[in-house]
Amino acid sequence: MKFHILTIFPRFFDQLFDYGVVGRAVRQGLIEVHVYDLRNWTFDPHRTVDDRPFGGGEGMVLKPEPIFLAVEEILPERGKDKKVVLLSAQGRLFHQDIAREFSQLSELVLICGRYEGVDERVAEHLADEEISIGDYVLSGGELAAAVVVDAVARLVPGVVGKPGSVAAESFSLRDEEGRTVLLDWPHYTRPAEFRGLRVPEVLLSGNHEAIQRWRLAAARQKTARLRPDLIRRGGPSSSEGEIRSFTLK
Ligand code: 9WO
Repeated sequence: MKFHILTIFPRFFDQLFDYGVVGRAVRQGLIEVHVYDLRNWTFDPHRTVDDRPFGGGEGMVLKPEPIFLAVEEILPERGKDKKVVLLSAQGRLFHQDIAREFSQLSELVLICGRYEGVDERVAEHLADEEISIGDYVLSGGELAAAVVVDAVARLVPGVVGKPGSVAAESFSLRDEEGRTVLLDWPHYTRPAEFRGLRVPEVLLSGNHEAIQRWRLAAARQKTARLRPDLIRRGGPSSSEGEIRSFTLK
């Protein structure tokens, strides 16, 4: 799968995809990440990418023309297996299902906004989708694009080692429709006691059934405490029997 990132700060991504799972995927040729300087599609002496907002107001807005020209050159043929996405705080909220959908694409173009915003014609007439990674204001779309590349790349077949381990690993346990129902359970490693803090005894017991039960209960408690919204969503039906049908690590 090919990722294309359009930005006025190409150096921002210099070592971002050199490490870990994504870095290995790049080196194995499973994914390609191409970064483009938006100023390559400007033709005035100052390589201008921004202009003042119609209607007045603070700050500057990214002009449509360099963005349109860049995307038309990066993706000369649009198609169902190619998508152009504008990262913006006004977009549809990014989540794992969208990552999974994007991982089926052959090419994904990510447009990073800056300054006070991007000319709305980019969102309306160039991008297939406008995506936000969360309800906070960033200084630009670059960090959001990096988040999307990371989340999508690891779902590309072959990127995460053992088949099935992407599903088992978590963020979460999911139901048959892919809805998140439980956060991952707590993890511990040695030492069994650190600064007086003991690892839950059951994890040292070697009793794998008891360990499974503990993990499920701990995941439920933690989900209820930190993400009550996931429980209210209705997927989980707190009955033991149904939860047991999920694949456990
Ligand atoms: C500023 C602002 C001020 C008051 C109320 C709402 C507001 N929204 C914004 C805003 O979205 N500013 C953008 C910040 C302007 C363009 C650069 N910025 C940005 C944020 N680019 N991309 C993001 C972003 C945020 C979250 N997920 C994906 C992209």
